[in-house]
Amino acid sequence: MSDAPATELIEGHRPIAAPPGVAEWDVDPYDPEILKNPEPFYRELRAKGPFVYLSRYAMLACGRYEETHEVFSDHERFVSSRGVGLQDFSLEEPWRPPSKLLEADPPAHDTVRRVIVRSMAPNVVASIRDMFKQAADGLIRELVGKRSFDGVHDLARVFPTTVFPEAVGMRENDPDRLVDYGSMVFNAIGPDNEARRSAMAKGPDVVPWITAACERQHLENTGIGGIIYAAADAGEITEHEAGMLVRSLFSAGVDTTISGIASALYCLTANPDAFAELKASPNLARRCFEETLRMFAPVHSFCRTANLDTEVAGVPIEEGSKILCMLGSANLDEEYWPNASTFDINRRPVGHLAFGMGIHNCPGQNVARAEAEAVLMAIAEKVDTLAFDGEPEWGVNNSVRYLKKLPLTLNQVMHT
Ligand code: OVM
Repeated sequence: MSDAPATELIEGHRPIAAPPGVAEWDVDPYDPEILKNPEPFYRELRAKGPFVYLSRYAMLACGRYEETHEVFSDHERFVSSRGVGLQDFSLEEPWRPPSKLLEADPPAHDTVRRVIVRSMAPNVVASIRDMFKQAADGLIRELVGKRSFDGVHDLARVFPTTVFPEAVGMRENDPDRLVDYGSMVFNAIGPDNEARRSAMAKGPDVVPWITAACERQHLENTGIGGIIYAAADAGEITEHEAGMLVRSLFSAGVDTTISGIASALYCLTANPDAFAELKASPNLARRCFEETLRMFAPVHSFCRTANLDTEVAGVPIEEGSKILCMLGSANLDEEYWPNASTFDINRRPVGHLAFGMGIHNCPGQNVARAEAEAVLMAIAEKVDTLAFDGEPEWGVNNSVRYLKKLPLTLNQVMHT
């Protein structure tokens, strides 16, 4: 802890001064207009240097690939246990008991991490692929009959909120509450603004529901949840930790996959050549999703907290500094990605930061990919043309980039 004189906290963290040589910027990255259309902000952020000082939050932000990668993958200097939002958990109590994964450091993190990784290992993903594909085929068959639909409401939201709870083994699913809980989790990362307050208003209904839904008696003993509780049976983790890991599945696995699937539909509709290529080779679905993640990282930003005085790219960073890492911006950095703003399904964007980097990287990424692949392959097989049927609308969330409306029409010439 610093022995500097006590200062008022700003959004729950100790304010720092601008380090020498770092541009001060009075922009609000959480301005709804920026959250809905962040590319101009990202461009300016990268142009200002490896870091900027956000004067209204008295903290740092980064959006170039190199430094964002460095901060995000160095869990020793840039810790997660002090929270991955603006609030410093060493100074203020968070809104919920901290995640044993997202908001933890080694060594405690590593024990539970092993279990969640096992619960979504390649053999587990392989065992749920058929269920995903059948669900996707059924949904797309229905939409082909409707012709005109909302890609978010009728597809991107329906799919993960039904197939993922089933894969986990949830007994009493409630898709709306899952989405509301995700909205709390991801808006809580930001400042105490309108987005955070309106998401938090659902807490009294949603928090007791999700807490109960994660308990052993509300889960099947097969599936992803069953594997986690088997680790509790084996004495590897406690019963309480098992419940907290199931909570992590539902925290991290719903809003993110809804966002990714909707953005992939958007990309395919906006790029008819890419859709034609996908139709010719449906196994391009995976690359298509990966490129979507690069362009529209579902988690646009997370913070880290400097746990000591250090330096990145020659910039001195003092202990306690919050650093807002703009993952969405790093994935669009022209210095790293040739033609960064072009959607190219043949790119193979290895190293994108949409699933994070380092010891906290997304343990559910292969489940997310399997979901998206099932949906995109079903579309490639059963749909001939996709077109916008009105303006897509982007939503406002303090850490998730997402479409809230995507009016589409589709055509099917051939019968499948
Ligand atoms: C968790 C959690 C919550 C939100 C996101 C996330 C992207 C993890 O509760 O562990 O990872």
